[in-house]
Amino acid sequence: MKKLRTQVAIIGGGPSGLLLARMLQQDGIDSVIIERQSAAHVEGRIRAGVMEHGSVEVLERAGVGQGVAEHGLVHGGFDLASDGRLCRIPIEALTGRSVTVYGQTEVTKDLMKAHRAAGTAMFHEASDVTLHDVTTDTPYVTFRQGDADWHIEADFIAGCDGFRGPSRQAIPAAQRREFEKVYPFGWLGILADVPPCRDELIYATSERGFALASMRSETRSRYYIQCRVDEPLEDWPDDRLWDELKTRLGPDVAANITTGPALEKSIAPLRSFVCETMRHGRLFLAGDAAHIVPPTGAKGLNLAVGDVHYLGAALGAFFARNDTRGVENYQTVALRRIWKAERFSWTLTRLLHDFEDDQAFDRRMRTAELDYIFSSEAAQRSIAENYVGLPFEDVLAG
Ligand code: FAS
Ligand code: PHB
Repeated sequence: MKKLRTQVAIIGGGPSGLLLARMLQQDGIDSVIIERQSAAHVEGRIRAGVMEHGSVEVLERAGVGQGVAEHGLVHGGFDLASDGRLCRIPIEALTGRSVTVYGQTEVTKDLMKAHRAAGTAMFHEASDVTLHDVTTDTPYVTFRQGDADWHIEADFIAGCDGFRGPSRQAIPAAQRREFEKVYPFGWLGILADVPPCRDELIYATSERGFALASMRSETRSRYYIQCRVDEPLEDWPDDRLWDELKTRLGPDVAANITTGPALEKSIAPLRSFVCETMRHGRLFLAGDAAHIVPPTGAKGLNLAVGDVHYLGAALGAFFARNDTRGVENYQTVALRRIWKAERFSWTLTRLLHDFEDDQAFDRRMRTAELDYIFSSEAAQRSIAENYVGLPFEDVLAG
């Protein structure tokens, strides 16, 4: 058994784990990341696409903002579309803040590049990752890597291992407060090297269901349609998917859609989930390990960045001056932001997707809600301030 001692053992080397390690390193705090997959697998994932204003600032402060600054597309608005009728939500005019379109894949690569440059400890292809003694002052993590068995002692463990990782499960079920809503549909996504159909995103609803026109750059597009979650991917050859996108986005937008072969095509299930127990002794959960949102509001990655912004500050204060306010406040402060993002994501998902069990009245309510948003600056301002990201609180306050 090989042994190592660190201040923070981070389980999961996705955006949450990588960003936390960066922030800790900036404060001179030692950490070790333990990741199940290979580095190539982690860097090859295709996930989120929109960074909130506050998330970009967190990346900049963490010293990994160069990529998003050079290659990110700053957007001052996005379109809502209802049966081909478009309404631009001018988020920058309404809030003074914008969002930046910059893929999570690139964020992860930027973070990995910073890690390699800093030479911080990171184990990839770790198996049998197990958390121990998390309610004591000497928690530890064991795992296998290749032929070696490892034992990592730490002052704290950060569970950044996503929805299906071991960290949340290390909290006894009787002590986990969990809330979940599973949606009766998924998103079928396609990535293609074709120019976007518009210079901003379009969230569209139609009688055939939801569609989203997004992008990664001026030459690479990302589109999604609502689909049955159990639908075989082979039922969606590229041509059928492009045709369905054109139908759902309407003729004016369809005229500007450039089709091309899929670089990646996949179906993601949609759920809303919160584990309110984000701290258990010396274990702290961050990112998808603690919560999941339907991607309709572009909040998943941004919530993860928000958690890490709080947790990094809390651990920094603890190690620098034994200030425990942050670690005591973390769960309460993080959950206030998480639940507001859950509400926004659920609201947009409810508004823009066709629910099979909807009655005629429900459909009229959705049409009336969209008509109201299309005609009300107040309604648009509410959407805008949630989309650009609500302001952070001070986790060390009080
Ligand atoms: P992640 O899941 O990204 O990372 C967790 C890491 O822990 C992974 O690298 C995993 O390999 C590792 N891990 C798991 N089990 C482990 C173990 N036993 N031991 C060690 N390591 C382990 N968000 C948006 O905003 N917009 C989107 O369009 C969007 N699309 C998505 C599509 C899909 C298919 C998924 C799954 C998520 C999507 N998300 C989207 C949300 C996504 O971007 C997450 O919010 C983001 O990846 C959260 O980052 P992490 O918390 O680091 O979790
Ligand atoms: C994406 O580009 O992948 C994307 C953008 C906005 C969303 C969801 C996904 O709300």
